Amino acid sequence: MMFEFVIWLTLLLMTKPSDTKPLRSEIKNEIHFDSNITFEKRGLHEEAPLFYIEDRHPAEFFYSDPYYPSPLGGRIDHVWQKAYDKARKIVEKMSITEKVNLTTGTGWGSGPCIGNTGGVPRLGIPNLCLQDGPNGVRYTDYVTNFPSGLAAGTTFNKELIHQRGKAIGKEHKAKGVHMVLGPVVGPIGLKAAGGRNWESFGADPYLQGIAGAATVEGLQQQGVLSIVRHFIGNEQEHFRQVGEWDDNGWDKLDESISSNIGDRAMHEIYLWPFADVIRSGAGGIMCSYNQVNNTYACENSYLLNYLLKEELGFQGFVVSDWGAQHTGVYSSLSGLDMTMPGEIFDDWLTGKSYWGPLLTRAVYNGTIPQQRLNDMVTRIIAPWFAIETLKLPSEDNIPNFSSWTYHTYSQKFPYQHFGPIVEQNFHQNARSTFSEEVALNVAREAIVLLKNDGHNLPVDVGDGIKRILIAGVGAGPDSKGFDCKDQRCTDGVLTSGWGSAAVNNPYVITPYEAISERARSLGMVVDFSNENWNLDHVSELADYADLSIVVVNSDGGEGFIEVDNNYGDRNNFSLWHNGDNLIKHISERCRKTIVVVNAIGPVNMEKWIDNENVVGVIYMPPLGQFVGKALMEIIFGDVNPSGKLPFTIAKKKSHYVPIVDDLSKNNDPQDNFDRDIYIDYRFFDKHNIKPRFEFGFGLSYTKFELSNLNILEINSPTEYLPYPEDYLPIYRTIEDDVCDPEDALFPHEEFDPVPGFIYPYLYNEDVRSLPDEDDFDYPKGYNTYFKTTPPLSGGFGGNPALWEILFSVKAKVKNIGKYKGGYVGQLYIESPSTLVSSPAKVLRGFDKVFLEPGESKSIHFDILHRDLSIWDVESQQWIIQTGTYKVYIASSSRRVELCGEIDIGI
Ligand SMILES: *C1O[C@H](CO)[C@@H](O)[C@H](O)[C@H]1NC(C)=O
Ligand SMILES: *[C@@H]1O[C@H](CO)[C@@H](O)[C@H](O)[C@H]1NC(C)=O
Ligand SMILES: *[C@@H]1O[C@H](CO)[C@@H](O)[C@H](O)[C@H]1NC(C)=O
Ligand SMILES: *[C@@H]1O[C@H](CO)[C@@H](O)[C@H](O)[C@H]1NC(C)=O
Ligand SMILES: *[C@@H]1O[C@H](CO)[C@@H](O)[C@H](O)[C@H]1NC(C)=O
Ligand SMILES: *[C@@H]1O[C@H](CO)[C@@H](O)[C@H](O)[C@H]1NC(C)=O
Repeated sequence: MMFEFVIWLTLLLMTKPSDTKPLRSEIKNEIHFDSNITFEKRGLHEEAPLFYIEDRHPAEFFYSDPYYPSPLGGRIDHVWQKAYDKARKIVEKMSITEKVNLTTGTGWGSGPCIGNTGGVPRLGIPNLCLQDGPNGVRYTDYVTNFPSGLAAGTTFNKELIHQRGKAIGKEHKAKGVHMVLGPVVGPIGLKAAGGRNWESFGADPYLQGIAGAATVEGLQQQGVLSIVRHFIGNEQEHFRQVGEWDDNGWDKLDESISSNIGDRAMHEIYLWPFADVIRSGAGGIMCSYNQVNNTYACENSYLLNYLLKEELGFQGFVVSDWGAQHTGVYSSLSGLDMTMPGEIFDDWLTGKSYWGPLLTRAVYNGTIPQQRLNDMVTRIIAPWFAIETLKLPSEDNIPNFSSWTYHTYSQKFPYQHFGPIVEQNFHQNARSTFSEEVALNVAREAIVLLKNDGHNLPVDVGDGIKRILIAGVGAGPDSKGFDCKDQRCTDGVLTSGWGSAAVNNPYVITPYEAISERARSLGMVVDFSNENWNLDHVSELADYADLSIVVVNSDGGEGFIEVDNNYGDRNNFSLWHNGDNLIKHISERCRKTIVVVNAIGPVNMEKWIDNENVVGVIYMPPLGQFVGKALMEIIFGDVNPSGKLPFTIAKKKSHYVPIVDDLSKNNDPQDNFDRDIYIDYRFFDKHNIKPRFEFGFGLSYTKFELSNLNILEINSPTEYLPYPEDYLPIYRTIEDDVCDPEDALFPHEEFDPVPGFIYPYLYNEDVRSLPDEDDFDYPKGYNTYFKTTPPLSGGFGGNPALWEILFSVKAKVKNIGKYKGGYVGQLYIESPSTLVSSPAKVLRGFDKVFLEPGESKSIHFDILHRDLSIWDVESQQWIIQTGTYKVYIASSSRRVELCGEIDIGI
């Protein structure tokens, strides 16, 4: 082991960045450009292809190097250092069983929340409550069903995304939740059919990062700790867990799917938004179900110990997705700090856990160092002292609802049918004017106008529209009601996708209700049909209508729910419920047909998009309870659409990355992420493929004009990052406990166990069988030498210099149309290809402004060191290449308005 230590030191010296002297840069503000350039850029030396396997198992190429020990928290940032000091003072008072209690969930259903840790009653620490989710409080009443994460991303409005985080945090707080399982910044959206893409913010790492960080800040400002999920590579639902489904031959599945990710894509795409949320102070990170490079994400030491805790400097705790833990000792040594819901996957109610009593045992028998357990617990407690707005929960600050029953009174453990009858649900109203305003504003700004030929929108009575038809199941309520469990009903208006991120609606305003009410007030006649199959039914109505509004949908969600053969992920990109034929049928009869697509992601529009009677097309991501009201306001022009597509709508399914459905020979499906860094628009640009609608696209009722590009150098770029400060010293070390196993025995005299509940205690036979010597088979590469600061670490999210502002960019935007409206300025950068080839452009800024007709405002962007960097796999660091950087101010990823250039170091 000493030998390894020496190698490490040598490596450290070798990789120490050498050249951090400022590079000269020259700025040009007005450059001629092709407004829709797309070309494949080539570097001097092409990268080796990622894999290339034929006949060999991908695990031979995709494996993770070991990295041990798990870094100690509290060595970055003085504020966190103080917080760790306070946390350690508490932890050193705890017994081993008390510590284990905080790391292990008490079991599925064993407490009011989706996840509940054990408590430390002696020190006044209650069972900590972890609750879904990212779009509002799950499994309770009197809460708001907020627009989805995807809707938030579609607004491209940073301040509004932040407000949404605050509003969601406030409602969790009102219900007594301690930690929110959100936001979601993975899936990143590699696969357009991915079932959970609607939970996160859109198919671009920069967008995910900005939106994720703003959400974390909003949530934590309201006093709830944010747990960001899913770390990492959880890009599809199929095969995420062994035993989830027996259909389709999936009972043969031996291991969860392995997301095989190259190092550059890992840094430039998948880790990118996690760096942002860590920088904004997120207290927790949830590791995902899938494997990464053939090791489970929750026990991959390279991922958790190295990338997350060392490189990104994460000081909070890592919690498993529900049942994503697969080993006890290994997962702890690899950096997992908390397991949820406590049991082994799908073995709910058995009390069987990898941790709980087994963790206690592994500490008593010396296999897991006490220092590791102490660090796990300290990481769970420290964020409550580090973030000003958080406060370690106390016993008078506990949830006042139950996720397991909606009755006011029920047994204490309704899921177990156990315990006395107690008051479970206090029906606390968590909603407020603030929540409702935010939810409605996000819904309004998340609507994207894709087509408006002939300017039939907004609808104006003056245009002779006297009779309208509202058609499609998507326009009205589902016949089974609004709140089927986890929003799995799809035969009606969609307020969200399905799964753990779904929230009960306190009420829903459907498109039919809102549009009908408005149209009536304008003296119109309103016809309605929700018959999607027997199309004759709508023939006459469409004939009579001056304007038809057809609401169609496409749904998906989390992998534990199957709807119409869609196991979470979508099987196809066509519309559900015969939507394409419905549109065709109506548009053949009605010359002004508006199609409204309510979907969790892109759909194929080719069958009808060019039809000249389809005069208008609107896309809505899941918008929550106000979906109909927001749509009505857009259609009638109360609100000017300002949403932008957070993904590319392709013409062909083959342009998207398919869901892996092949079990593989060994029943361990392998998902090689061979799009590398070219996800979404980067791929279409690289191969010069014309999409139907590009990333960032969205029309307005008004027109904007851009001018006055002005790029300013704030700090000189450097090729390499400066060496970071050393890790801070640890002032308070926790002594090892004396460790008398008798102390950990089940205190039978104190209480009777709840069936299936996970306790931290040992039984007599455990104590007798504790071995004397250490004969544990440690994982390969295991050691206990703590490292000095790696060259690219040293701050939250990585080397602090990555966040240094190098250039600031300004431009002027003027509303030259007749309506007031919002404009999203998008900044894309094209890097030189001096060392490696890069995408034709990547999003590196967005700024949304609202303008009255004739009004001008300035839009503003900061270009950070990281925004110009590429991840160099060989030297394992971020590098700013010398060469020419193009700076595009654009209205979409393919509509460039202004172009400047920065020459760096040439
Ligand atoms: C953009 O490209 C398309 C086809 O590739 C071309 O028809 C169009 O004229 C181009 N637009 C501009 C402004 O160059
Ligand atoms: C996964 O394997 C690839 C290919 O060997 C490597 O570049 C990458 O760093 C590995 N990632 C992890 C997390 O182990
Ligand atoms: C562990 O948590 C359980 C559940 O909250 C509690 O009953 C028990 O007393 C706790 N044990 C210790 C040692 O604090
Ligand atoms: C619900 O819990 C919150 C937070 O603990 C508290 O502020 C509120 O008063 C409680 N309400 C009821 C009705 O118990
Ligand atoms: C210590 O206990 C853990 C948990 O039961 C077990 O996995 C491990 O093998 C034990 N170590 C030894 C040396 O027996
Ligand atoms: C696509 O999936 C939906 C939902 O399962 C289904 O209704 C539709 O028929 C499918 N379309 C095609 C072309 O298979």
